[in-house]
Parts: sequence; structure tokens; C-alpha cells
Amino acid sequence: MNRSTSRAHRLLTLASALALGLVAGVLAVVPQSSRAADITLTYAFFAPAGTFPGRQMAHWAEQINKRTNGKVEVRTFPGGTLLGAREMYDGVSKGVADIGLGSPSYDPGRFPLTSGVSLPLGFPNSTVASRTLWAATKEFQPKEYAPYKVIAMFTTEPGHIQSRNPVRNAADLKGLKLRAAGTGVPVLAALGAAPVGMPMPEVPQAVQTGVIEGTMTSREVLKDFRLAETLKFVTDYPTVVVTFAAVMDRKRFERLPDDVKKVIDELAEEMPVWTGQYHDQQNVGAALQWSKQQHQLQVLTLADDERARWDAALAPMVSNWIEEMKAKGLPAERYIDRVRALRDRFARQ
Ligand code: DTR
Repeated sequence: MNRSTSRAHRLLTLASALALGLVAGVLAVVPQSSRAADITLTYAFFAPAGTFPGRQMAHWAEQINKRTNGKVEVRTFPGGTLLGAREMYDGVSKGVADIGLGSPSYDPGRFPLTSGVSLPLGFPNSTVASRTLWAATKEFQPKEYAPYKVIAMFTTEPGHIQSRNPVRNAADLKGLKLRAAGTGVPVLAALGAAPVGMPMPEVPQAVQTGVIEGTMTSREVLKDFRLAETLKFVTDYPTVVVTFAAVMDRKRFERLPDDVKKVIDELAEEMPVWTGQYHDQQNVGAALQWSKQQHQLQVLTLADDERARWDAALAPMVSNWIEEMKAKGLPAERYIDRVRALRDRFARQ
């Protein structure tokens, strides 16, 4: 290469670099995700963004944006800023939010069949229970979701008693004011405690003010709601899961373009596993470690005979539930049989 060609070459390189830079600059100014979206969906959740259902919401929002190449944008409203726990599903029906993530467990009267998943059925973890809930919902198409399109379902891990004072036996539990949600209330009643039902976001203050002596729920709340500052004991007795369902108004969903509906359906299949695995493999473990290190949390084991008595006290709940739901004309027996079979299948995978 002589000097002039090499200069020309350098100039050319400079020019193309500038051109490339310009293109890159334009791309940087208008990245795909912030390109004016065709569709904006609002998504409400009743608890903080950092909790595991909140992370699910953020993941879903990010994925739908990505998989529709920016066509759908989601504005998330965690922490009850748009809808609280008690008004979530009505709020979606009224159009306050396009999507609402609520807990069917908080309202078993409204979601009767779903409450079967929250019976003491011995789920090993959240992943298995979440997959079971979703598979059973698809199979049975419960009427309770008729006004909605369910876009994501998952559960907590089985709840544990988390208390200010140690709970090692029925005597420790007798008359103890513990908070639970949904079927957790009859579980605590059967074990002899004095259950108080309230949504999760109200728990920290109720613990602080001594309204309750503890709670029975998944153990990540020790860190995510900083409950380990006051609740220093966990009883190693897994009980029932709490269900979550994110829904859209069905008519609103039907108006979406087909390609967007397809992505929503695709994500609905992934959410139980994504959320269950995050909760089981990172969230709960990190919370227990933090609580032990920072707040001297103690995990209490039940004696074998005590555990057997607790199991016996809870056993009638399933048959009672079946009778109650049969009286409402629901396919309760078939539902529980399927839930048990799905639980075993997913537990083996
Ligand atoms: N276990 C349910 C729900 C629950 C558990 N973790 C979170 C985090 C955010 C909201 C709700 C929940 C309960 O006892 O309410």
C-alpha cells in the first residue's frame, strides 16, 4: 500500500466508523424496548417489588416486551399502589388495571376449587405445587376464573410457623395468635392455635404491635419483610401452600392481537417453573441464611410423636373439604385425585 492509498484507506475507515457510530448512536437512542409500544398494559400487585411474586411480575413484563419486539410495554404497580390484596380481582374486572396479581388463597369463597391445592397434601416445594396448580387449572377450567384470562400461576413453598417464642408442641401452640392466609387458618385452628387471617403486607406491623405472635407462611418473608428481626423461631413442620394467580379481564385479552396472545400463552406455561425455582432455589435459602446470621434465627424440630399428632389433627381437612365442595356441586373428589397424581408426577421430574 503506498502512502496515498493508505491515507485514503484510513479516511474510508474513519468514514465507515463514523457512519457505524452514527447508526449505533441512533440505535442507542431508540433501543427496541423503549420504541413507542403499540400496546401498554398496566400490571398491579399488592406487595413490594422485591418479593418473589413481585420478581415474577418484573420478569413477565420484561419477557413480553422482548418477545413482542417492543410492541407490548408493561407498566408495573407493585406495593399496592394501584390495587391492594383485597380488591385485586374486582379491580381487574372494573378496568383499574389490565393485569392483577392476587392470591386466590386470600378468598377461598371466590376461588373454591383452587383452595384444594392449599390443603395439607404434602407438596415438597413451590415448584411442584406451582406446576400442579397450573396443570389442574388447565384440566378443570374452574368456573371461578370465567371472567378472566389467567396469565400466570404459582404458589409459595409449604408454610411454616414463624414465631416470637419457640413452638415445639401443641402446648406451645395452644391459643397462640398466629396469622395465616386461606386454608392456613383452619390448619392453625386444627393444631389448637388462635388463627388470625390477614394479607401479608399487614403482617410486619401486626407483629410489631403484638397483635399477633407470629405467622404461618413461606419462610422467605423472614427476610423480604424483615420479620426475623422479631420472629426468631421457625418450626420445621411444612404445612400448606398459598396460591397466586395473575389475571386479565377476558374481554380485554380477547381484543389483543393474535401474536401477543400467543406470547402470553407461552409465558403462562413458563411462569410456574420460573417462579417456583426462583423461590425454592434462591429466595427461601437466602432468607434463612440471612435470618440465622443476622438475627440468630433458630429452626426447631418436632419430636416424632408430636409430628404424628399434628399430621393426625390435619388429616380430616381433606375429606371435610371434599364434602363442603361437593355440596356446592364442584368435582371435588376428582380434583383432589388429580392434584395428588400431578404432585407425584412433578415430584419425580
Ligand atoms: N404466604 C402468603 C403469601 C406470601 C408469601 N410471600 C409473599 C410475598 C408477597 C406477598 C405475599 C406473600 C401469605 O401468607 O400471605
